[in-house]
Amino acid sequence: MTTAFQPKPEHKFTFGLWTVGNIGRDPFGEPTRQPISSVEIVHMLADAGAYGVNFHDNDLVPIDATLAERDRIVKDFKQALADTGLVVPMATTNLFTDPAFKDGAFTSNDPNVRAYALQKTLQAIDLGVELGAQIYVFWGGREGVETDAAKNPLAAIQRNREAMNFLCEYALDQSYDLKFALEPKPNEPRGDMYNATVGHMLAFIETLDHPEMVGVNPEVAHEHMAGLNFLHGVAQAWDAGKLFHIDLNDQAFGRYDQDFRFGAVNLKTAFFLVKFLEDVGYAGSRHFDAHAYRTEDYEGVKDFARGCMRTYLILKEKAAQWNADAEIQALVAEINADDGSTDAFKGAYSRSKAAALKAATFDRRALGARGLSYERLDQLTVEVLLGVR
Ligand code: GCO
Ligand code: MN
Ligand code: MN
Repeated sequence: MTTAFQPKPEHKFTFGLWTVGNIGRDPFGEPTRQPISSVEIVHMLADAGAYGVNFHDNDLVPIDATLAERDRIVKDFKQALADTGLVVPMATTNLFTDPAFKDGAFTSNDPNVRAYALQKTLQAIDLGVELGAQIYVFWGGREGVETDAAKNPLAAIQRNREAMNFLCEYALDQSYDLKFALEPKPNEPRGDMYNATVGHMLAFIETLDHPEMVGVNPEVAHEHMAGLNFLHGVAQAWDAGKLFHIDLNDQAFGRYDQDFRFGAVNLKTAFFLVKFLEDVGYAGSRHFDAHAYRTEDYEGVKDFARGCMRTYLILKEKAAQWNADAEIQALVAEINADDGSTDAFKGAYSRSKAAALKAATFDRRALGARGLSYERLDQLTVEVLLGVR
C-alpha cells in the first residue's frame, strides 16, 4: 500500500479493544487467533494511525478481577495511552457475555439482574470517565426475547427508561462531562431486540428525563440487518442533533451479523455515508466496530484495521471529487432548479397562502413527463468510484 491516505489523529479513527482484539471465534468454531493484550492493542492501533481506542469494562478489566488487579491493569493501560498518544473517546458496558444477562440486563424480568446491571454500569462509567471517555455507549445486546411469552414489551420499555434515567442522573450528580449514545440492533444475539432501529431509538430518547444528554450510535451492519437504508437513519439522527457516535463496518443484506471491514461489501453505500458525514461536518469519532476475517493472523488484523481507515479516506477524497465535478454539479443544479414560480406558496402557513395555492393551476402532465437524469448522475457517481473520472 502507498503512503497516500495515511490516517492522522485529526481524522478521529477509533477502534474498540474488542474489534482488533477479536480472536476469531464463531458459533461453529474455536478461536483462530491468540488474544492480544490491551497494551499491545494500543500500540498496534497507534502504529496503524488510529486516534483512539474504546472498550467495554471487561475488555480491559476481567469481570472477576480483584481491586488490586483492576488498578494494575488500568495503570498499564494509561501508560500505553501516554506512550502512544492514543485517547479513549468512548466506553461502554458488557451486559451480554455473562450468563447472568442471558435474559437481558436493564429489561430482565429479574429485579436482581436489573440491579446488578445498573451497578455494573455505574462502575463501568466510572472506569470510562477515569480514562477520559466523553461518550458512553449503550448497546442492549441481550435486551430482547426469543418468545413474546417471556416478557411484556411495555414493561421492557419502561424498565429501559428507568435505567437510563437513573444513569443520566448519576452522571449529572458526579458532574461527569459525559453523553450517552444508544445503539440499536434488530436481532442477534436475541431473536428480537427492543428499540430495533435508529428510528425506534430516537423516539425512545424523547421519552427520557434528560433527552438532551442522550443520542444514538447507529451501526451500518445493524440497519442493514433490518433491510434499511443506513444513510437515511444517520440523516434523521443528525437532523435531530442526536448523532453522538457512529459504528462503521459493513454487512451484506439478509445475512448473519457479519461485522466486515468498512466498505468491504457495499461501496456505493459507504461512499454516500462518508460524503454525508464530511459534508455536514460530523465532528465525532469514526469508530470501526468490525473485525478481521476469521482466516486472518496478527498481520491480517493489522491489514483489516488499516483497510477500514484507508477506505474511509479514499471515499472522503472521492466525495470531494464528486462535489467538485462540474458535470455532476450541473446535474445537481438542474435537478434542484427553481424558477421562483411557486415562491408565493413557500414557507409557513397562512390562510391567504393556502387560498392562493388552492386557486393555482399546475401542468400535471408536464410535471410527470420531465426526465430527471438520475441515470446519468448515478453512472457518473459509479465512474467516480471506479476511478475513471
Ligand atoms: C454488536 C455491537 C457491539 C457494540 C458494542 C459497543 O453487534 O455486537 O455492535 O459491538 O457496538 O457492544 O457498545
Ligand atoms: Mn454490531
Ligand atoms: Mn456496534
